[in-house]
Amino acid sequence: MKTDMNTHVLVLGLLVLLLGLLQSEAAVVRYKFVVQESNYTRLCSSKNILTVNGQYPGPTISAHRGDTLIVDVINQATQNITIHWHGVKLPRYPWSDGPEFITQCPIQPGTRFSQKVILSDEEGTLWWHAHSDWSRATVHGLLVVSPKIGTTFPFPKPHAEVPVILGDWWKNDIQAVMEDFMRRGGDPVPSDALTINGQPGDCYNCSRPYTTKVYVDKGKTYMLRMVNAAMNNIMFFAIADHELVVVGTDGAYTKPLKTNYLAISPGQTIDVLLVANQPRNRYYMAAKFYSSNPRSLFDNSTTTAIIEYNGKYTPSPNSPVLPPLPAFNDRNASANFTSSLRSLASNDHPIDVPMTITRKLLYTLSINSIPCASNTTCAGPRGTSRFAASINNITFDAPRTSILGAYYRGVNGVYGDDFPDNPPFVFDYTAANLSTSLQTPKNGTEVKILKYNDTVELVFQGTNVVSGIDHPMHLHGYSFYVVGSGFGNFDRQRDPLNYNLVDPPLQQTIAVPQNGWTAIRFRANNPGVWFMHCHFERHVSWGMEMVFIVRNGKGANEKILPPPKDMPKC
Ligand SMILES: *[C@@H]1O[C@H](CO)[C@@H](O)[C@H](O)[C@H]1NC(C)=O
Ligand SMILES: *[C@@H]1O[C@H](CO)[C@@H](O)[C@H](O)[C@H]1NC(C)=O
Ligand SMILES: *[C@@H]1O[C@H](CO)[C@@H](O)[C@H](O)[C@H]1NC(C)=O
Ligand SMILES: *[C@@H]1O[C@H](CO)[C@@H](O)[C@H](O)[C@H]1NC(C)=O
Ligand SMILES: *[C@@H]1O[C@H](CO)[C@@H](O)[C@H](O)[C@H]1NC(C)=O
Ligand SMILES: *[C@@H]1O[C@H](CO)[C@@H](O)[C@H](O)[C@H]1NC(C)=O
Ligand SMILES: *[C@@H]1O[C@H](CO)[C@@H](O)[C@H](O)[C@H]1NC(C)=O
Ligand SMILES: *[C@@H]1O[C@H](CO)[C@@H](O)[C@H](O)[C@H]1NC(C)=O
Ligand SMILES: *[C@@H]1O[C@H](CO)[C@@H](O)[C@H](O)[C@H]1NC(C)=O
Ligand SMILES: *[C@@H]1O[C@H](CO)[C@@H](O)[C@H](O)[C@H]1NC(C)=O
Ligand SMILES: *[C@@H]1O[C@H](CO)[C@@H](O)[C@H](O)[C@H]1NC(C)=O
Ligand SMILES: [Cu+2]
Repeated sequence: MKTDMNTHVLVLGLLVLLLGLLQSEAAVVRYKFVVQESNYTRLCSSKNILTVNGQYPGPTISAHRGDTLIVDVINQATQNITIHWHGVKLPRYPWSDGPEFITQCPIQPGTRFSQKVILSDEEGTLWWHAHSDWSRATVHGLLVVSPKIGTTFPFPKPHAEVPVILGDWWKNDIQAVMEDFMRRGGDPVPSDALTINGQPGDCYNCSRPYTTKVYVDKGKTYMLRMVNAAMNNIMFFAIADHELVVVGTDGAYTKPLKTNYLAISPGQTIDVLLVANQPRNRYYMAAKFYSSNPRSLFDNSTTTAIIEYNGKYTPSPNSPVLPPLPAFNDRNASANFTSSLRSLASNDHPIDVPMTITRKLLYTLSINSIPCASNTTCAGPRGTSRFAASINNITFDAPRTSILGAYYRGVNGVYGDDFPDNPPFVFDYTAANLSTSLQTPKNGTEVKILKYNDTVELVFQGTNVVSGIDHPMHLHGYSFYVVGSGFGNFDRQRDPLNYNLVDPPLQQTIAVPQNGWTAIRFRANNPGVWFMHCHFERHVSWGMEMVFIVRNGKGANEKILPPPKDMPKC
């Protein structure tokens, strides 16, 4: 009897041990994404929108650090689609990255593509979204990467995790909004509402029954997993009477940053701790656009959700109250928050900032204008031109086939490799009243080739050509250290002296301040074809994008893996 018990205990112990071992191994997690047109009736009026699995916002994907996801994307809609895993580096496997005509041809109606999404050192909140025309307006969702089993957050485990997806909503069909914008050549029609988790909130009576509510216990800590999924603007966000503690951004931890508000770029994710330490009541969380350029049209409504304390009490009569938010044009408030982020840089979460640089790049970001087609008027500058946008004066002209496919197979004539390392023409980039002769860009499909292991310092320089505005720049395939930023023109002699090389934040999307500059560093150790673009959708449509090709290294583990069999064809 006694021996029997011991054997049982032993067997049980071994089983637990085995299970533990199995669980600490990276897992393969499978998801099915059915892309379809769905009749969405919960937002004031019903309309057909493109969704994944009928959900808006789309399904949350959950994994642990280092896992591999297999997502079967099945296109049952009537339009092309591609899906991008925003912030996932996909080491040596650009095939799943998603931007249409950069790494793949679109997934056409009635076809499917099984995407292998290889996680590596990302940990925190990321997201996924469509990367073809403007479909990402409704085709997006969270991608939550938890610590490896057996490891923990670098802060006490929160009581619960709360998704906070900021977005925007047009009453009209989003493709119609895009086509109208492309035809007129001016700014897009502003959205009709901003949203939190798909709902505008109480400022819109018809949204009230569906306003997002988060119930909290007094004394407990909650982790907000935030993303700005909006199409065209940076947002300010705050919670009435509560302090926010930022602990991560873009899938990497930060030193805890206490703040009353935050600024979040489209594409950026932020992990925030919320301590429910205020009197039991109901409080609004609220967000609205930050627009550094008063001339561009934007939706200046406020979206809300409710934090409601559990328990028996009578909410105060004026509750919920709105939090104060910075003024819509407060560029200091935006730049101040963004430049206050610091990497955690601990033993468990070390950083690795490149110290010797082999490639110094300076890229100007400009809004441009091109003449209207003959005999037509258009809605750009002076009524005689259309808006365009450029990096180093090149408006990107996307091919109708995959650049990655062409590179991998050595097909000529799809792209050129003459993307300039510096602006082709030096002028006072941020001066007022720049000559209109600077406004016309060049067209091109030029890439920048990097050698494996190049250490890159890239300075983004915002310009005041046509007009200055912030640009949230996003690089695929990499995270980068944001080592410096400032207003005005970058000074190659003076500004590097103030770089933060000790604990710069590790990001994938960074808001370059209006008429200012931002310096980033990364090591080119992920071979592939990687898109880099402004995350304002209208600026992407105007051409503010380019491509890095990072060549294979010599080692067996330094080469692009072969493509999957089911790569979509053009
Ligand atoms: C969507 O559903 C609502 C309610 O069921 C219906 O009234 C409306 O006509 C539908 N809209 C479309 C575009 O199918
Ligand atoms: C929203 O509802 C409130 C209370 O029912 C009402 O006072 C207000 O006028 C409504 N606002 C709009 C814009 O309909
Ligand atoms: C913002 O909205 C208010 C109405 O809510 C309007 O009066 C104001 O002109 C708008 N401001 C801008 C900059 O669009
Ligand atoms: C913004 O910050 C600059 C210094 O960086 C300062 O000169 C300016 O007065 C500030 N503007 C506002 C509105 O606070
Ligand atoms: C942000 O603003 C605060 C208060 O004005 C100031 O103390 C702080 O130095 C600023 N931080 C940065 C990074 O500009
Ligand atoms: C432009 O307009 C003129 C006069 O209306 C017409 O003769 C000419 O054919 C038009 N050109 C084009 C390219 O449409
Ligand atoms: C720019 O032009 C405007 C209008 O033409 C003028 O009022 C302003 O003084 C000019 N600013 C500078 C810095 O030249
Ligand atoms: C951009 O290129 C065009 C065409 O070559 C040229 O006319 C223009 O001056 C350039 N602008 C800048 C700012 O380099
Ligand atoms: C660039 O290409 C677009 C579309 O192909 C065309 O409309 C535009 O005029 C071109 N611009 C220049 C500066 O060549
Ligand atoms: C790339 O850089 C890393 C880190 O410095 C080094 O360990 C590795 O050997 C380098 N590989 C090549 C091919 O240069
Ligand atoms: C869909 O993708 C195919 C393949 O690249 C392309 O030929 C077609 O023009 C695309 N359709 C639309 C509406 O863009
Ligand atoms: Cu931009």
